[in-house]
Formats: sequence, structure tokens, C-alpha cells
Amino acid sequence: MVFEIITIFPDFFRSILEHGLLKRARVGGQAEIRLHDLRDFTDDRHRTVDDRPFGGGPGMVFKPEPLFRAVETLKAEPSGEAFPVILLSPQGRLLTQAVAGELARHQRLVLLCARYEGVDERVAEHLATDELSIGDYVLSGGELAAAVVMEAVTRLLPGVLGNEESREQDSFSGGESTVGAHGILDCPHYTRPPEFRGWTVPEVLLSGNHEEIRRWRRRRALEKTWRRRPNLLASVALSDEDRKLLEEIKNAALEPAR
Ligand code: 4GX
Repeated sequence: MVFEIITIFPDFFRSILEHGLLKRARVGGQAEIRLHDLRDFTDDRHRTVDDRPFGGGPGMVFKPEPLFRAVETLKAEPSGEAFPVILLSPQGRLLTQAVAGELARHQRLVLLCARYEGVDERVAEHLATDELSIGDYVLSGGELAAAVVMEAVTRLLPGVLGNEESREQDSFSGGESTVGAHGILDCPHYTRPPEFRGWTVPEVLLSGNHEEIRRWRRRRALEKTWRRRPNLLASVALSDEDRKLLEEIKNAALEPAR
């Protein structure tokens, strides 16, 4: 996967490229991140990327010319298929695990990072093929959002996660299996010590009974999802056991506290 990042702050990305998953994927050859300074695609002495909005009002808007020129430069490079051109924006469709999965199937992605009031609408309409939001809150630039997209996509690329980290194959192990388009929330995890400041680890996890542990984890995952994100339960495939566990969870919640 080649990520082509178009930004006025290429240095913003340096540290995340040198750490953790993105570093490993770059070294391993699964991901390449190319940083493009939008100002390199301007043609005036001041390297101007923004201008005042027609119609008046506060703030500045990214001009179309540098963004078009940057993307068209990439399109002119000899490469395979057409690639998505993604504009990070609060107006975009929401990034989910399923969207990350779709993006991971491409060989090249362009990420357009804007600031201020955003971009001239002709960029959104005629240059971007996709507009993505990482959530309903306001950032001051698309750079952090682009970093989130890169991280979510990179961990889905073949060979990036080891078997230990990738729990996708075991749909009952929690973790990865869960959160996402057709997932539920993860169960709680504990490590040593078994007692910390008087708070103890649930007995079942120390029991060595793997079948009971599996059931307990599934139950706690379902319970957390039902309490915090009930809408996720509507889009997940529930087993007969899941339905039984959910009944128990709901009944227990209805019982008056004793
Ligand atoms: N998920 N922002 C982008 C400028 C902007 C506005 C409109 C394009 C169109 C955000 C988010 C986000 C703030 C990044 C506004 N660019 N991006 N910026 N939430 O809030 O992606």
C-alpha cells in the first residue's frame, strides 16, 4: 500500500512514521508513506494555498489549483489502477472498520488534508472520490484524521500483524473480532497481580477452565455492548448462545438490587 499524503504540514507525520505499527509496516515493505507539501504545487512567490471565501464570512478556504495539481502529478506517475482520492472532512462518511477494510484492498490511496474552513467545493466534487470523517467532533486539520485512516488501514494489510496480534480468525476470542461494522465491544482484560488495592481479578479467569472463561468473556462483551452501544447488537450475527446470554444479562439488569 502506498499512502500519498497531501498536506501543508508534512513534518506533522514524521513521528508516527517512526513508531509502532506504521514504522514496522514501512520497514517490512507492506506500507510506503509519501509526504507531499501542498505548497510545492503553488505557482506564486508566497506559495499561497488558501484564499478568502466568496460571499464573505470568516476564515479561509483551500484554493482548488494546488490540490488539483498535486493529485494530477500523482496520477501522471506510471502506476497500476485508478486510486481513491480521499478528502478528510467532518462532512464525510464515517470511518468504520468496514470502511478501513474496503480501503485496504487498494494499492494506493491519496489523503487530502485541509485546514481552516476546508476546501473549495470543486475539490470535494471533482477531485476527491471519497470524503471521510473519523468522527463527529471538530479537529483543526485533516492531518490527524489522515493518520487515523492510515493506522486503521495498515493493520489490515497482509503480513503487518503477527498471528498473536491478529485475533480476527477466532471470532470468540474478543479483541479484534469484535469492534467494527459487524462486531461488538471487547470483554475486560486483567493481568497480574490478582489483587490490586483490594480489587480482585474475576475468579473464573484464574480457574483454568477454558470453556467457562470463553463463556464469561462472551457474556461480558455482550453486556458491555448492550449497555454502551446497543445499536451494534442489531447489526451483528448472534449465535443461539449469544441470545441466551443476552436474555440472562437483561433479566439480571431488571432484578431489583438486593
Ligand atoms: N474527520 N476536520 C478538516 C478542514 C476541512 C473542512 C471541510 C475539508 C472540508 C475532521 C474529522 C475534522 C476539521 C479536518 C476541519 N477540510 N476531519 N478540517 N472530524 O474535524 O475528518
